[in-house]
Amino acid sequence: MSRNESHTSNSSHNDENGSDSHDGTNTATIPTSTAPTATTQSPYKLYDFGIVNGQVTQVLKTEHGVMKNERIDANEAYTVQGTEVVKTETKAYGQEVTRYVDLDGDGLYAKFSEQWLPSTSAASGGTAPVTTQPLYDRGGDSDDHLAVRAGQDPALGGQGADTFVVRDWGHVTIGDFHHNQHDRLVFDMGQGVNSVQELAQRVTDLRWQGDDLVLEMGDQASVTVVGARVNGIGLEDLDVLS
Ligand SMILES: [Ca+2]
Ligand SMILES: [Ca+2]
Repeated sequence: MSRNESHTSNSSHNDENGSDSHDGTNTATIPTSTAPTATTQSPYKLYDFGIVNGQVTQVLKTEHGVMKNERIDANEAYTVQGTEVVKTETKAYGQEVTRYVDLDGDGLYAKFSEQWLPSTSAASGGTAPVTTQPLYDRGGDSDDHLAVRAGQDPALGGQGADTFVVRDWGHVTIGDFHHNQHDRLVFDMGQGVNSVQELAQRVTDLRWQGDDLVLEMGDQASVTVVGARVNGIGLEDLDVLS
């Protein structure tokens, strides 16, 4: 299977990570940096790309069993690369590259990574994201960078010192934050929130919900850290970038 993308991230991931071994039905060649994610892809949303002559002509998204047509906007481009579909979305200060993979060849793709590529004229002052390395939807045993987005399954880092990067000003959930594993919680939303103090000004409620910690920022945004009472989390685990 040919593949020509260049992954520039660290190569600390390996194929033995995390999940149970597959019984040979998975023939896709996954770049080493994606291995932890691709074997445990989230079933929350599945995409059916209408591919005609190597071009994506329509995008059908299935969410909780409900399928709907996703409009391809003028600032979005889709390309087919082997078993992957790569979406490039051009924004004010750069491009958001989202990768989807169809591991078992059934025609349904799941998102497994995203990457922010700022343009040379990228704005300073926190109005664009800072983190430029690939962020994955699932982690494995190594130190992973996870994309934390609204409308997705809770982000799971697995073992290792994982960095959970909150990318949405929305309602997000982190499934397995562990202070003792040196996991980190990073706010990088491109919302002009550049310090813990500025974030604190937007926090309208901070409460325990059972063992979960809920940080609420008005009606529009919240971060739920599952099991935080048991697994630990503190201000020292926090970075606020944008
Ligand atoms: Ca991990
Ligand atoms: Ca971890």
